[in-house]
Amino acid sequence: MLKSRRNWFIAIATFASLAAGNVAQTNSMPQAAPPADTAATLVVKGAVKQELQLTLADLKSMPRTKVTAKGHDGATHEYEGVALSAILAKAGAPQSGDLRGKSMPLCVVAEAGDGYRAVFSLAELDADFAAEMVLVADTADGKGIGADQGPLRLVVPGDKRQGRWVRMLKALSIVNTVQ
Ligand SMILES: Nc1nc2c(c(=O)[nH]1)N[C@H]1C(S)=C(S)[C@@H](COP(=O)(O)O)O[C@H]1N2
Ligand SMILES: [Mo]
Repeated sequence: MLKSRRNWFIAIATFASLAAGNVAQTNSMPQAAPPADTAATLVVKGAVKQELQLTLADLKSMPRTKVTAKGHDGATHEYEGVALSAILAKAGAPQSGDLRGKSMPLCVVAEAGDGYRAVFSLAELDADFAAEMVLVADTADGKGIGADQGPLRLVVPGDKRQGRWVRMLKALSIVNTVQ
């Protein structure tokens, strides 16, 4: 509802500035987008020795794991990528014998592009503890994962529900829950 002349003016001015913005954008020099596999897609940060910025190419060069799991659609899919535990190890997060005492309350917060979050404890992921397989998947059924779900998503075959299958994964934040 545009009740006054002033509102009409604001509406027209907004439209005009949007249109001008579009023109400016089309006239500007084309910006070469970085190739998808060399742009940093996953940040590993927080309570680790070595913060990481991994590209899709970095993930392709790490030890690869395949898992077959039933997705939220009820169908079985084959996912491929890098084990979350391997990424944590690369960042120098404590593992096996070092996972004791003050490192026991460490968690990893998986953060998505839409603000979604899910948490895993380091111990549940560690080979010497629960050894829960959590995969940072970059392919599903042999194909790259589309922007609506990827390019990275977590796959957690041991969970009965898919609430921790974080889509559009962008960061792993290692947090000490004891402040
Ligand atoms: N980024 C992001 N990931 C998410 C969610 C979300 O809202 N945002 N929902 C979760 C929930 S509750 C479920 S059940 C599954 C759904 O998986 P699907 O996207 O394959 O259907 O995604 C999980 N991952
Ligand atoms: Mo869900």
